[in-house]
Amino acid sequence: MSALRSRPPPRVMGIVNVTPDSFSDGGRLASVEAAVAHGLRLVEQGADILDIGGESTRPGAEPVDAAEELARVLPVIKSLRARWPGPISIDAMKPAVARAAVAAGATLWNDVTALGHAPDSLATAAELGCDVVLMHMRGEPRTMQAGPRYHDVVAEVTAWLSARAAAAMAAGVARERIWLDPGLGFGKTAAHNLALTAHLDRLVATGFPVLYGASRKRVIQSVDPTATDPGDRLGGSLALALEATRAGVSILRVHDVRETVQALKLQAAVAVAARD
Ligand code: HH2
Repeated sequence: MSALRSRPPPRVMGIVNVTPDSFSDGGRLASVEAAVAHGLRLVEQGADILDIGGESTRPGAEPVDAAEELARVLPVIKSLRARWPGPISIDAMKPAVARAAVAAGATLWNDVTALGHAPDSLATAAELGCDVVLMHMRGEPRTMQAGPRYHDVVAEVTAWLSARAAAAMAAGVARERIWLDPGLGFGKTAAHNLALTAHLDRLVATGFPVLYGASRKRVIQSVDPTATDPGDRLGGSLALALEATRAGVSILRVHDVRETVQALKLQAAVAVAARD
């Protein structure tokens, strides 16, 4: 309990997906408006950061071209930027998308390829000077769940992310801009995801802020087989968020902001009561 008391609570990153299947079948404008309204609702519910994504990275997802991705995310970022002063993250792997998103007001590049997608990813991050999330993924979304194997998943993910952070710094990204993420569900079995969660302290010990995203992921269904629908995974999402908080993560990437903020408040209140 003492560690929980001495640390600030993690910041909550609310997920705003602007993919055709995520919000609206009423056309582009309707889906922009729905995404902006959703983002503002998450802010009201206590989100500290909004993560805007225009390309699904779900297992099996097909890539989207940069023009289409930009057409999805830029109007949403611009509109949110005009209405809210807080940090806005672009969840994208293409440097051109990150560049345009930052020009439109994004302050953080959340890259599930840890700046490995394109030859100019590292240099672009250095030039933009924004915060950057380096996430671990084995393979690519289309194929990543085809029998992933590790000898020691915690050690391998930690070493890989440390090497990517070193590469980013060598390319000119400032140390204090770098966040690390174990990438739950990205080329990992349920057992790998649970091991990474159980040993998050090892990633926290690197000294970089750690982002953790387990919200509504399949690992929850692996433990509760009745939770086939992602909408039925709130209990598991909250349990994993609290475990990650106990381990010292700095950012939680979640769909259910209100419920996560409430769970964190209760966890903090119990930690205070434990002192009395
Ligand atoms: N998970 C998804 C997308 N982006 N970024 C980071 N840093 N960490 C994650 O764990 C992470 C991420 C999951 O992808 P998607 O299929 O788009 O679903 P959703 O965005 O609804 O979570």
